[in-house]
Amino acid sequence: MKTRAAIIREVGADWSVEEINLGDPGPGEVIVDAHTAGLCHSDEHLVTGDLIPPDDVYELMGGDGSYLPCIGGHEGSGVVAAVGEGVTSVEVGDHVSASFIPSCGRCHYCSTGHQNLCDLGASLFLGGMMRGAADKHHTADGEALRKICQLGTFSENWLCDEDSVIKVEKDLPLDIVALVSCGVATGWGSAVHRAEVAPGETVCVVGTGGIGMNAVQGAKMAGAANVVAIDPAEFKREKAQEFGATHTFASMEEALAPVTDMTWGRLADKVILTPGVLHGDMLAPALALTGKNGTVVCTAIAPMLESDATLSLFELAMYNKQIKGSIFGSGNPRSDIPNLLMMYRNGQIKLDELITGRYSLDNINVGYQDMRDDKNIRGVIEFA
Ligand code: CXF
Ligand code: ZN
Repeated sequence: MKTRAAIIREVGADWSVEEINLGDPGPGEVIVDAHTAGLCHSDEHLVTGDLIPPDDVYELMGGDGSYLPCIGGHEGSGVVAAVGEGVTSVEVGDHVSASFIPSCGRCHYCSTGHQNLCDLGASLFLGGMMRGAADKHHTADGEALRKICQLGTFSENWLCDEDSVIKVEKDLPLDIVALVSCGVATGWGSAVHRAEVAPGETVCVVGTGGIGMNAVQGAKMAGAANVVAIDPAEFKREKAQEFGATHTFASMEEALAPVTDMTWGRLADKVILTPGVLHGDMLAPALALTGKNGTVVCTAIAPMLESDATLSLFELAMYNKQIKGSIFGSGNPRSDIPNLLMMYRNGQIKLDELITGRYSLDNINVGYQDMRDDKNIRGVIEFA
């Protein structure tokens, strides 16, 4: 079928909105009629190149040719329009959330409660079809297209594996459903699952955009006494207060003395790093904010080939601190996505307030410029 999608053709270029061709859904695959897609900062990493393997690295990863051109979008919701042979988890007409991490339910990680590490994720950065089927996405000229996280939700219709979609209840607003597919689950889980925030703790969240804002509300929900939101943008600091931040600062350096005071010198129990781009030089100030036995959670994406980090290994060991990575908030898409939506239904988590800009697919570049200008917590593309 023909559809329209936003594509990155080369690093540094704008999104190009084009007609594309989608193949038919094969065994285990589905086509979704898109309703909403979230403009997550991670897709911006395609624009900057931070998330694009150079051709030689791409080949080593098992890819063929080049990662570009690539359809963007890994946050989204819609209605199942067609299913391939053997699809069992959804049927035509079902409402679904995308899941940027697939979950097969059978691999070692899925079956031990770590769906965020599903073995199917091994090919996440290859951008082909999940189970190795031949390319099924092409430009009007017949050029093969990759898609971020094997999804590509910046498209009026998306073709993906059934393991990348989660069925949700039909009465939930689909714009809200889109949000839980990445930003909400990732941020909330970074606080609740990965940092294991406990009542009375002091938590610093560094970067309060679409992911960090949900770490703020996760920390609050988990009972943190002090939820310290750190962001250079005044708009995001103000918003963070609506989501539960008790204190706000423009930088980790600025937060250090007040956090020392508010904890009687103990410093933060947990520091969660959710900036737009993570760099190795953020670890030293994050560890400086972290108290004895404390934890730094690294959630944001660093440039794929960056491998330098600066930190005091002496202090790390002597103060019994830990640094943890996190993907998908270290949660399980098949339980976290419905649970987050249940908490939304119960009024326990703020999701409507996250959407600060709505755009058409043709205006996607305006949406991303607004994100760069710190005007958005989460911008969304509306298809319906
Ligand atoms: C990212 C993780 C790396 C691939 C794109 C999605 N997660 C959240 O935005
Ligand atoms: Zn994302």
